[in-house]
Amino acid sequence: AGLEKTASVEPASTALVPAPVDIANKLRYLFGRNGDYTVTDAYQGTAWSVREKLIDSFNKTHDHWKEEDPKFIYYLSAEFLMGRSLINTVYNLGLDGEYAEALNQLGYEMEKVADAERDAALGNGGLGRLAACFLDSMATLDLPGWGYGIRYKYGMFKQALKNGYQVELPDIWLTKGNPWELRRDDVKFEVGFGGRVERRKQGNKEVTMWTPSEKVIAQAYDNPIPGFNTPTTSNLRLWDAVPLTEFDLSAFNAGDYDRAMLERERAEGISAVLYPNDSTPEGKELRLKQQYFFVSASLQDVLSRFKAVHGNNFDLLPEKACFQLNDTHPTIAVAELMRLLLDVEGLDWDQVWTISTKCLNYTNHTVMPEALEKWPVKVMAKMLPRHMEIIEVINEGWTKWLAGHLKDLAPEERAKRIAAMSIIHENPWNKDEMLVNMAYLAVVGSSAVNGVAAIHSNIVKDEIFNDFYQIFPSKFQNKTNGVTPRRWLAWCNPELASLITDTLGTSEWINDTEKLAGLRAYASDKAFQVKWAAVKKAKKAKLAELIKKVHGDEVNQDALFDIQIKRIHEYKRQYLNVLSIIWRYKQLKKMSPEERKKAVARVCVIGGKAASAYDMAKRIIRLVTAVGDVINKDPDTKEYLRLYFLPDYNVSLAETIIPAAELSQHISTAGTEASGTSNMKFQMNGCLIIGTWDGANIEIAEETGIDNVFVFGVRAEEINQLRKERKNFKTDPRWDELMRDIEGGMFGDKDYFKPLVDSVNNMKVGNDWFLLANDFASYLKAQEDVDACYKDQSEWLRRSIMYTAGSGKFSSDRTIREYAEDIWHVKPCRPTV
Ligand code: BZD
Repeated sequence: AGLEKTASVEPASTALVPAPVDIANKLRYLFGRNGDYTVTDAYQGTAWSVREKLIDSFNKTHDHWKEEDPKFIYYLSAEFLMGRSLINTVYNLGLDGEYAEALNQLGYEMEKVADAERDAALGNGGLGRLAACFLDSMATLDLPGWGYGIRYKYGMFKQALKNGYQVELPDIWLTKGNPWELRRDDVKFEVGFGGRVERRKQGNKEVTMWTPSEKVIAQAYDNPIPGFNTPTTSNLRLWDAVPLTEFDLSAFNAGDYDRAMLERERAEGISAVLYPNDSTPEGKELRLKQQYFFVSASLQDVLSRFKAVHGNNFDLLPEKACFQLNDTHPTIAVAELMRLLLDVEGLDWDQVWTISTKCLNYTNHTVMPEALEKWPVKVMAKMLPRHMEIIEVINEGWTKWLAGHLKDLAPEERAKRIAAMSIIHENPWNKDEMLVNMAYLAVVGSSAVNGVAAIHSNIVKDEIFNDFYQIFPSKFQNKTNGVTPRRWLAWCNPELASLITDTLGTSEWINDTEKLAGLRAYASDKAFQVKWAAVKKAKKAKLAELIKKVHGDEVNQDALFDIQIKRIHEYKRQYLNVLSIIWRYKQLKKMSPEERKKAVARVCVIGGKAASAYDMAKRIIRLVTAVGDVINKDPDTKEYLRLYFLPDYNVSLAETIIPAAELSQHISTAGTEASGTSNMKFQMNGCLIIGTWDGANIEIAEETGIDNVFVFGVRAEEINQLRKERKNFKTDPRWDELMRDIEGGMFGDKDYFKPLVDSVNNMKVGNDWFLLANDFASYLKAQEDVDACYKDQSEWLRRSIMYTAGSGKFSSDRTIREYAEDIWHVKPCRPTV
């Protein structure tokens, strides 16, 4: 008794304990280790020590934000592809010197220790990594903002190769604990599913009651996000699904242990695994459950903080909070925000609709029609009956408004237009099924809609959402993607970073990448080129080491390192790359040993995961490995050409590969890649690009100088016509020869490769949808240009420097500033040190 009060003890920051002692302390008291550390121990001790400084910074920032009460941006995303955190945290906080020194004292090297960390792979690819880069920039720019997502127990699968075929293994990333997260036992929300909706009279008001048949708890985990060169540390809040009760005690007492555990399993299933699909939507109920789960918890969380400060003054909400929907995955937020304000807070429909649309904005990441999410009304009505009602009312109001707005059209035309823009519509493949079009819901329910590169935003306006654009032209914007120059240049390529800093006489470019333009003055400077080349060489040696480790082969480090790393997809056309490699191989075979000596040697690397159910993509991987098996062993050519598939491409692997790359391939069919972001990372690291006139390639070429980029292929405007004409297209004889080679078994596995050949070579309408044959000849020509340029090393180096010098625009700091100014209207709020 008498001990319930909080004691008045002020905790002291561990910043006062010398880092080596602190690391040893962490190992002793958290892990029970006394000396004899492994590298993993060194990582754990360091990470748990750094964590405390991160939390100090996090607390200071949030105390300040609480006091200032600025407007917040909440980035809602089903994916955050964070990768590793140690290096990024230590460098962003400016603790690199201190911890490198501490580790040295303990007998370790920072880089090796950092390698012991597992990637947080809570995302598929570009979209998830973009969200991670955005968090880094938001914190660096002192913008009050959080990310909200799901704490998947299993992230993106690990890819292994078995006899050259992809196999998927679970990503068990949390077993050794996660020093970068804080469980918030006081932050939990209930999230319901199913059940029924009833209406009751309360006084003279009718209130709606949703009684879910199933409930789970969303448990918050905070992941502090350190900004660079600022005291700001923001937050990524991820939700874990846990059962309402530990287990069903009555079932347990009755001896029915299986049933006692059922609820736990059902709840935990929601946040158990990331869907590994990066293009076609996963129409599974569990996916919708995941989406609603994290959206509902996030909105409840934001509203509860808002209410704690502003009570029920919800008209103020748009001045205090806005939400960015990262693709359609969190679009159920439109209905959930309505529901919370209508049913829970008791506001009126019109007031709520105004508030909600002011708070929400939507980013589109894909032009492919099959990738736009649609949920069957039946599924939605069963899982989220109240939300389905709300969406129906939204759609009624919307179509009614449209009818008025389009009153000058002929009745037939008007009806057609309204049907085409209805949020709820028939499934074109199954007339008996009605669908909720999540993209239309997002467009109608948001203030701003944006694409992710100039060409893509035009396609968004002129094609996918053209009807909407005509009605609300000012709603549509472009926000060209960017990447964080911290992770993707400064931290992953410290050698190049030092050279840049020494040359420019300042490291300010890390916060202000436009300063990289100062390198243009040195592009033709021979002495500078020599230093530039030496850095690339050192990075190539690292990649060569990795290839040796994975494949057991030594590679020629003077060869041109030619890289294509990204998800495996037909539209990204890894297949076209392989065809050109086979062609190169055949040319080399025909040459005399003397002629070969004059050829440009290449080490080609391809990496990327195929969605587990994407059959054609898996065949492409097998083709890469099969071609590599033949080429890499051939004594005639192996000095001059290699092809390696590097398995398990992820953020960390990218950090090794990109700095070493000399040529990178971004060769999607024009008009299909919304933006691409690895192209920007390669550019920053002085890697030349061979690419189509697509996505951000176009803007990269503009910034780098178009003559410095190897551009080839048809343009987006031509695609529709060419697709219609494809069956009459006269293929190049070299193409025909390659098709015969693959079909004829030059790389074995004839039957397995047959569908691959057919997919691009059977002249039926719809085949070769991505027009590989059309671009084949101009691609080979561009590859010849690459060789010619590489032979002139001084010209090559000049271009390489021009790439880095021209990469200023592609910092995610620029992107985030644009979002903050044009869409979010959020201002920097920096804590005082
Ligand atoms: O988003 C990608 C686009 O393909 C890229 O062109 C673009 O640069 C990035 C960032 O804007 N899209 C994805 O990565 N999409 C997914 O990963 C995804 C995941 C789940 C469901 C659907 C798509």
